[in-house]
Amino acid sequence: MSVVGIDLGFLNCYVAVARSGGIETIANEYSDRCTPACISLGSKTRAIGNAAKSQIVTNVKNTLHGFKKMHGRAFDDPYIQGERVKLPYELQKMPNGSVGLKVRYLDEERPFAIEQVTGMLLAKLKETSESALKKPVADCVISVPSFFTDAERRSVIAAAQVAGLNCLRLMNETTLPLAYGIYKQDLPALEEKPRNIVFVDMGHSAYQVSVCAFNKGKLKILATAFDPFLGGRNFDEALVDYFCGEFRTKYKLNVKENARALLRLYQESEKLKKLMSANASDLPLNIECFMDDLDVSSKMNRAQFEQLCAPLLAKVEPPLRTVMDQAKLQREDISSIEIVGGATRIPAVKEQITRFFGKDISTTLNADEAVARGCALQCAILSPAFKVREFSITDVIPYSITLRWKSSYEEGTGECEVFSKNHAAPFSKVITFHKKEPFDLEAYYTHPNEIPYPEPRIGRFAIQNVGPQYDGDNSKVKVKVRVNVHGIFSVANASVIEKQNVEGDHSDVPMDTGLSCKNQGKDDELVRKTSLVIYQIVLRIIELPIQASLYKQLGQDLINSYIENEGKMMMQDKLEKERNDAKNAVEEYVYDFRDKLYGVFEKFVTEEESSKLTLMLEDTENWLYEDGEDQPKQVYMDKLQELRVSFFFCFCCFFCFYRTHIFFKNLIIKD
Ligand code: ATP
Ligand code: K
Ligand code: MG
Repeated sequence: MSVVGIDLGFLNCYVAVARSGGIETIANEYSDRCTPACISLGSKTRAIGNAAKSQIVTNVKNTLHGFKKMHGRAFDDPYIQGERVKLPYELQKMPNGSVGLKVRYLDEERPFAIEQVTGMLLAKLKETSESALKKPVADCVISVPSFFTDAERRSVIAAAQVAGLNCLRLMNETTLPLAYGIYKQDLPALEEKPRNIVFVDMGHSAYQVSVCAFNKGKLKILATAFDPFLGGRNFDEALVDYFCGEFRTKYKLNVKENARALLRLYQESEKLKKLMSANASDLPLNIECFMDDLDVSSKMNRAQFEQLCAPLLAKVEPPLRTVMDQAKLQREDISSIEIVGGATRIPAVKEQITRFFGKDISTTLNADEAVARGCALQCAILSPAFKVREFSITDVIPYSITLRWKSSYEEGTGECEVFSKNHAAPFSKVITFHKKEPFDLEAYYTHPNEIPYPEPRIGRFAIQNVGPQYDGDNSKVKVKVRVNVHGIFSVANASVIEKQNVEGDHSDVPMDTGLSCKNQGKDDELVRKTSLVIYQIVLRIIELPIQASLYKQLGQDLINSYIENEGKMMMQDKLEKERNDAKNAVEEYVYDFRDKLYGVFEKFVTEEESSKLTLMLEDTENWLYEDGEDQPKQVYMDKLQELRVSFFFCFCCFFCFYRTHIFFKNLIIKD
């Protein structure tokens, strides 16, 4: 069983795997290492990845893309509403208030939940890995933006479940330094001053920065910063807006009213943007039959582009400043700056970074594959099957988290920040409460303005079965809170220590309750009050049930129905593929037969037979384009059988003739 690392990009996805030879990025059936995050739904089947991307402008309303940041969001979320007006496909409100992506599939209008959509994409990546590795893949590590909140993270994990994948870890995209550090031989020793490196990733939808301290065998993220709304797509948008304006005056076209034309303009603008990264001179933009049968053309050069994008370029520096402030480092403390992500190829973006640090930037890492490779390394570390050299990774919590508890008559309302921003992660803490009754803990992000998400609530955790001690005293409830490997907060467990007074002499005191070791420290589990005979003894630790209701958590029933549905769609795709293959087989047979009929068989088949067969082949061919265009698999298989019989007849003629020929030849030689 292999474990794969998946970079789930907004535009481009990559899969990498750790093999004995090192890390390998896997290519798909088009020999492409990049699989577009794109799904096209049709009346018979789904296309996912490259095949879907080529349908963006032909199947406009049913081709889904740009959905990565819809995870964990409500339909009414301002981000979703902002995207909705720009997307060529429709969004709708699902019964649970979340966002649904509406398409026509199997001749029926239907919404898909974001977990289903990403599930389809992940299932495709799973299939790609399985066919490359020639073995089943179930476990994976998936990258998510470091700014994702819990609801978004849980939604991605659910999508993995839909795809039949078990996500061992959600890895922050800013943890890609792993791909950098693990093979570096010259890192400072543990006791030496660490080497600090800044990592910058600007993809299609987001911009993320991290500062990382390296020593031999370990990396510690010191701080992260981000602009979740700055990426390559914003530069494309700037170009599109510009050309829309120009085409309005020049050609009197309202491009934004025509979804297909707008999509083509996006595609051409992106191409132009990439060309401008390599070339500073005037470059043309030509689109034939753009709208109203009109060809349009324009041009742009790099200087113009930079001027157009000045407001975007001004957004490059602030996260760099923030990350350095948070890490409390000066520019001279930074050894190097590593950049990845497609949009860092824009020269002006690079210049902004260089100018800020006063230092050249390095491109040690593969700009497109580094995130997937980092994930694959994480897989290898997690997997017992691999002997990856010991490497410890400490990530950070991007937003501080506070716990609030409901009033009880002794304490009133309480609140405490359990994790501060940039606290090491994963991490667990134990908090002690003194309570006589069940109580509620509510977790939320401390500073709602810090999160790029409209809801600061994380979840509510009801700690149940709490009662007073036998003597009416408060019970001591220990609650373990955790930010786990996925970067998700939870109240992991709660327990109460039940005490009881026992009278007797020293020999009655059970010294080894097995509990004192679990509860070392300040707690006085065993109190010897006097030399007289009252002992307060820890009897046992009782685990308390916790009822968690997490913000925007999908119920397992719903996830299960998505899993079932994905299975059905896969089956439908498989049957449709088999049907198509059967049809193609008929077509190929016709061509092949005709070739032979006018080739090797020509001399052996009578003219009459030959014209009969030619007619039959022609008929079959016409049939394939008419009545036979859309038939069940069996019909094609029967047709193929029919052709085979005729072919066999020809072959017999050929064979008989040949045998006779040899017979006569032998006679002649004998004579
Ligand atoms: P995200 O990280 O936001 O989820 P992603 O990982 O899918 O997105 P990348 O593949 O890193 O994104 O980058 C894609 C972006 O990089 C696109 O906007 C693309 O146009 C841009 N890009 C790629 N090559 C170049 C280039 N040579 N010049 C300018 N931009 C480029
Ligand atoms: K990517
Ligand atoms: Mg990316």
